[in-house]
Amino acid sequence: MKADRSITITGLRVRAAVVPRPRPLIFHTARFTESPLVLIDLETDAGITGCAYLFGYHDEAVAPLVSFARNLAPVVTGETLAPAELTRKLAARFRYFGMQGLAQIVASGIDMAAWDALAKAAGLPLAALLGYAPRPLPSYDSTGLGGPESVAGEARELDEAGFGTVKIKLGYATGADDVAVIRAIREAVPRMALMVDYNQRLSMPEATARMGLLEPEGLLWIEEPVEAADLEGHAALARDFRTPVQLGENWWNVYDMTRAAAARAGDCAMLDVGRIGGVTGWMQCAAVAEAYGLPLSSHFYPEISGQLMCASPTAHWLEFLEWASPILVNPVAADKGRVMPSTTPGTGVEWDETAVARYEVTIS
Ligand code: SMN
Ligand code: MG
Repeated sequence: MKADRSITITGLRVRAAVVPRPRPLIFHTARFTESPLVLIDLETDAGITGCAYLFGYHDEAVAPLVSFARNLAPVVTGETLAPAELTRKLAARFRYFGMQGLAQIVASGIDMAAWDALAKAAGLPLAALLGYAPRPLPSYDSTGLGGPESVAGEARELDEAGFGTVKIKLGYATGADDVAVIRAIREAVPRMALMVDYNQRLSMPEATARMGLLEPEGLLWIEEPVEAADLEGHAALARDFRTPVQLGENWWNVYDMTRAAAARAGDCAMLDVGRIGGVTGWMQCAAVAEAYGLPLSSHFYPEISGQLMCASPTAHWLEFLEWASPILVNPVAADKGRVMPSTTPGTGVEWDETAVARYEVTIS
């Protein structure tokens, strides 16, 4: 570290790993049986390495993500470890390319790794570096789209694991099928609190009909009932029904969030730190959530999201999922449904290199 205490980035290492999942997540259009991850290591002249991972969703997305990130090594090498400034430089660089999609996902990953390195250099957990103390957070786990018996069985397992709240996928053939799944869970685990997620599956008429059917069910929220970009549709549903409307995992930046908040598109909001611009983008959005009084939840990345939820004034629910756990030294853990973020320096992401070697895939 130099006299001015600045730290310089000296390298960027990017790997890919396909990690087994504890249980497959069945979707309308996808069946996630394993997790394709992109691992980012940002090296510095302080001997500190910032670590972060990105979820690739699909195998075919991993190679482009890895290649794009690797191509940024000469861009970030030599830069001062100033994460917010670095992210703005990347945004300026890709202004014409467009800071959505691959560019924004990779920039978000580099941002996460840079903040991890800065927090490690400060000897603080990220939440503390941001001015907050790590604290236990309410969290929920999720089930798939496997039908009443399968989902009720998953709910029983999650109840036995200590979760009092579960998010279930809906969007079956009919609204009655949706209600049947909820009733099956209620019968299996009466005390379980529920939120549901349609993943943008419904038309407006169908969403109106189904939200009417679900109104008596006392759901914590109904997530992305229609196309994520349909802010007017979300706002109409939020206005017309008591059950809170949730959206946000598909926002790319604070501008998307502000437009949605101004349109009152949701009663609450959720952020994907691997899409919204990393820690830098998240903190911008946390301020907007406070200004609009929106309860703020996380999407994916429970390790770093736990740190960020502690630093979000309107923190709501942490999405618990163990997709990266097999390759982490300290996998995220829930105790009676509450997650205590890591209190070691950084974001809590530390590779189990033996496990990484087992699941790593070569991207040339
Ligand atoms: C979701 C999206 C993509 C993959 C898995 C799960 C879901 C969520 O929308 O909210 O977690
Ligand atoms: Mg969702």
